[in-house]
Amino acid sequence: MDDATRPDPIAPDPAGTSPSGPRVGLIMGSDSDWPTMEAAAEALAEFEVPFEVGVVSAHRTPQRMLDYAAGAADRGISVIIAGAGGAAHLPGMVASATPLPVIGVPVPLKYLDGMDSLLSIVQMPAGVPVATVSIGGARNAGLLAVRIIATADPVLLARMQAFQRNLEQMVLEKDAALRR
Ligand code: RP5
Repeated sequence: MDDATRPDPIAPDPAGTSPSGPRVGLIMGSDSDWPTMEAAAEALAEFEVPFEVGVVSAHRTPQRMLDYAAGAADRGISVIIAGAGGAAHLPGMVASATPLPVIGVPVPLKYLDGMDSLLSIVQMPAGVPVATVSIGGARNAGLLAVRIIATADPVLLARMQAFQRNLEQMVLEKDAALRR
């Protein structure tokens, strides 16, 4: 991955949308996850939700992962999106060390089509929830984070409702184009 596409380690608000601090922590186990995880960043930027992006590895930087998870709430983060591939322990381990909602994104790697990532993330023990999206479903992770924050933000809620009306309109237009 070249420097232009590589995410900075915990770079605040790469979209430049934040007048205050980031509300979503978007982390991933490796910079090689960024091509998948970028869709979450795009969704957050579309809704003007401030976020931070960084690489936090459960296996290669375990202490950094625990520090990140333990400190996120105090820094004003409301939701953590964590993506990882293969033996994808990052979302679950982060969930064990923070009271915040964690959304896990199974990143598909070269082998096993992401099934390994999915199963590593989705089968959490009782008491430690991770909201797992589909394999490669980073955009939905971003949209789910928006919805969670929108529960306490009427402006954001109205934006999400407009987004949903737009989705409906797109389907109706496709139907009209195909209908015989
Ligand atoms: C996981 O290992 C990462 O989330 C990534 O999906 C995978 C491979 O990492 P790299 O070897 O590409 O750094 O922890």
